[in-house]
Amino acid sequence: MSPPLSASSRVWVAGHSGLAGSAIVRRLAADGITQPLVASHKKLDLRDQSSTRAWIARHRPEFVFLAAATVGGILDNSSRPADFLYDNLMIAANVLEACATSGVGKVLVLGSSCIYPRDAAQPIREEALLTGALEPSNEAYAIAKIVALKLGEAYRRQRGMHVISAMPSNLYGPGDNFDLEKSHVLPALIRKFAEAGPGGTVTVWGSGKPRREFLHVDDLADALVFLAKRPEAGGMVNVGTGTDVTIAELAELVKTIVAPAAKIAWDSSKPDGTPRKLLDVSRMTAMGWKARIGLEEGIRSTWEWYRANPGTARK
Ligand code: GFB
Repeated sequence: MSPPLSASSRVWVAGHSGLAGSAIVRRLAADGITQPLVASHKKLDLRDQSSTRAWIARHRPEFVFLAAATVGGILDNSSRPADFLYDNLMIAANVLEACATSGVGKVLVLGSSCIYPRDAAQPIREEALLTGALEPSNEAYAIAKIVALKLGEAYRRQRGMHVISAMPSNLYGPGDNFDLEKSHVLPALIRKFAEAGPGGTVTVWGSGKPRREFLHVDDLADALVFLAKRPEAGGMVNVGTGTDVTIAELAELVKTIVAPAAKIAWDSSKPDGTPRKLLDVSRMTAMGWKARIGLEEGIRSTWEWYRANPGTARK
């Protein structure tokens, strides 16, 4: 069993500049881990096995947060299945194999709630994995994340490596991707309402009926560090808030915060995706962790971040 995470631990945040990775870096800093190991995309391509192996062998982290991934919203997922499957498979395989070879103590792998069957009973328990067909719009990404989870279990069983796979619900927060073609719904709506302004009309995709559970990325980072500190934590665990809203309710909430006088129009030619993916979070609750950032508060702070970071946010 690996020692728990502490201020003197040697920690690598893979994917440190992304939405989840940058939140993990912020959360670690609060625990005195102010200079975790990081590597930019340019310096290290995690899809490349030999450079990933060499980097990990050279830096010898004790803890690895695997938050590097090719991610995107419903449209980006459906239009680039090869990128989503290949990139995420290679990243997970290369990092886990290199961690096992170099004797890394503990690896926290970030998954996604889309790994569960499209028609899973709600709220979704971890046991629902591989009990039914996946949602087609993000099947490629989901399969890569299922392989990552299964690889983690296999390395744990065969090589004794300590791997925790966390399955978060839909993430959002500062540092999100606001590109309208690639982003997830929440940042897309913030940008659309901001650009529509008072009296303008915002086009929202689909029927508005799908339900989504939104987890602020700072809550996710808190959960991951919580898990890293517990020597007994292992295997697979859902991380969410335990509550969800319809896309129509989300659109109304973002409208109220960003542009109350704007109007909403629906584009039913765009896909709804999975009808619902509310996670059962009882494993995390039983361990003593729960999400703290409410949806309205989280949207307000993300909106503030968007306004304060025009160059970064509006790519
Ligand atoms: O967030 P989102 O792109 O991804 O879409 P998923 C959620 C819902 O919001 C869908 C609707 O029903 C969309 O049709 N929606 C409405 C919009 N307006 C918009 C808009 O302007 N932009 C976007 N993007 N959606 C993702 C997966 O699925 O969930 C990933 O594609 C990942 O693999 C992620 O797992 C967590 O929630 O449908």
